[in-house]
Amino acid sequence: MAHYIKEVSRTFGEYLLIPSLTTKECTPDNVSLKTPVVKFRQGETSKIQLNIPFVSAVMQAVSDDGLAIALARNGGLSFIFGSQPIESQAEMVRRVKKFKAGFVVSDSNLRPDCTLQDVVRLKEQTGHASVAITDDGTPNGKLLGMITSRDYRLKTDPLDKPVVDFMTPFENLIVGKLGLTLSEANTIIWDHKLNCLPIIDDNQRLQYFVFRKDYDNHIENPNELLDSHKKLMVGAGINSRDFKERVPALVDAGVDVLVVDSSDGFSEWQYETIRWIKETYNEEVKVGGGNVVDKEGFLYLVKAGADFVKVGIGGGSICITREQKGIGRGQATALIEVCQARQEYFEQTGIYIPICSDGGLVHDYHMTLALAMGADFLMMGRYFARFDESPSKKLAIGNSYVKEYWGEGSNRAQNWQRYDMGGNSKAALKFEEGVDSYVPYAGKMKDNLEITLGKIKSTMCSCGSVTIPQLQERAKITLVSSTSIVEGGAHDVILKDTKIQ
Ligand code: RVP
Repeated sequence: MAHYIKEVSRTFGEYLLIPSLTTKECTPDNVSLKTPVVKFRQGETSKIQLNIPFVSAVMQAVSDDGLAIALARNGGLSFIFGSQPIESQAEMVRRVKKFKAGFVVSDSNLRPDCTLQDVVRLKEQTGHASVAITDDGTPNGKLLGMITSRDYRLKTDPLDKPVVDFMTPFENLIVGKLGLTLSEANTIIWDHKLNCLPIIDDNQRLQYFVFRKDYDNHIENPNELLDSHKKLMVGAGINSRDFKERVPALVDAGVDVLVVDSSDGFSEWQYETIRWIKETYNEEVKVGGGNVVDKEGFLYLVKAGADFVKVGIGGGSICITREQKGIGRGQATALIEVCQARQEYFEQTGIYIPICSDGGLVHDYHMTLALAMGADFLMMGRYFARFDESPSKKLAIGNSYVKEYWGEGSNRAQNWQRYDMGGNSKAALKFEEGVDSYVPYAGKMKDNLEITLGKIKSTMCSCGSVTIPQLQERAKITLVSSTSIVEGGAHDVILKDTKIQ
C-alpha cells in the first residue's frame, strides 16, 4: 500500500520569520554572509566557502562564463551549464579561470595581410576602435602592430590600403609585460597618455589589453571569490551519461567544484557518477549531488560521497515537472526535512553536509527564509536571468524590456540528460518539463545584489543574527494563514497610482 506523508507540501510564501532581540552589534555592516559549499568535519572549515550565499543555476539562459565572472566578482559562484559540448563547457571554465580584472582578451585582431576594408568591417562588428595586428590574426598571436581610429581617414584613404602601411608597428608601441599588476599598467597608461596598453609575454605574443576607461571599474572588489592562486572560482554542471569524458576535461580546465545536474537525483545513475569521481580523483575533486526532496534521497547521495546536496523538484519558475510527471514537493517542506536529516547526520558523524536550496525563490525574503530553514546557499535561475550579465537576449516588448529565460527541460534547451531515466532510450526529450519564457529585465547584477543582500542582512539583524549559522540556530519561523498573507501586503487603502472610478 502506498505510504502517505502527513505533512502538507508547503512553499516559502506560507512562512514568516518572527523577530528576535536585535542587539546593538546586530547591524547590517556587521553581518557576514560567508557560507560553506563542500562538506567538512566538526571543528574544521569548508575548503570552499562563498562570500554571499548565491549560486547561479546550471542553465543555458543563465550560467555562461560572462555571468560566472560577474557573480564570482560579487562573491558568489556559477555552475556553467552542461547542456553543451564538453569542449565548449571546458572553454567557458577556462575563460573564467583566466579572467584578470581589467585585463581583457582582445576581440579585434587582424593579420598583416588585411586591408583598411577589414578594419572597417571588424569595427562595425565589435564596436571597438583598437585593433591588434598579430601574425596569425588570433588574440594570442605575435603582436606586430596596432591600429586605432587615429591611424586612418576613411574620406581619403583607399579601402584596399594594407594595414601594414598605416598601423603603429611593434617597435613604436608602448607595451606591458605579462605579470604586471593592474595599477602598474594604469601608471604606464597615464604616463604615456595611452587609451590602451597591450600586454605581451616573453615571446611577444599578445595576452591582454588594459583599457584606460576600465580602471575605475576594477578597483578592488572586497567580496571577490578567489582560489588560492587569486583566480576567480567557478563550478560546472555534469550529467550521469558522459561524466567519464566531461569530468576530466573540466578538471583540466581548472573547475573548482562540480554538481551532478538532474531533475531527480535519487537514482543509481547519480550514485555511480559521484562514486566514480570520488574514486578516480581520490576526494580531490569536489562534487555535489541532487536534486532530492526528502531524507532518504539525501542520505543516499551522502553515502555516494556527495560534497553537498541540492534540494528541489518542480519548484523552478520555468519548471512544469509537477504538472507533467506528478513528482515533486513544496520547496519549503522539502528543505526543512532535508535540513533536519543533515542535522541528525552531523550529530551522528561530526560531518557537516552543506545544503543548496534550488529553485522557486521569488521574493528576496524567501531567500532569508530558505537560509533560516537550514540552506547554506541558494541556487537561482530566474533571479540571475534578468541581469545584463546573463547570456540571453534582451528584447523590448510594449513599453518594457524583458530577457529570454528557458528551462533546461524545454524543447529549446534539449537537455535530455537532465531528465533521462536511463535504459536504452534515445538521446532526446520525450516530453517537455520546462517552458520558454521572458523575465523582466532588471539591469546590472551588482545593483540588484546590493538591494537583495541589503534586505537579507536587515532581516538577519531583526532575527538577532550576524552570521548564517546564527540565523539557522536562532530563527523563529511561523506558518501563516491565507488571510494573514493578505494582511502582509498593502490593504484597505487606495494606492496613489490606481485609477479611482
Ligand atoms: P528558478 O530560480 O525558480 O528560476 O529555478 C531555477 C531552477 O529550476 C534550476 O536551478 C533547476 O533546478 C530548475 N530547472 C531548470 N530547468 C528546468 C526545467 O526546464 N524544468 N527546471
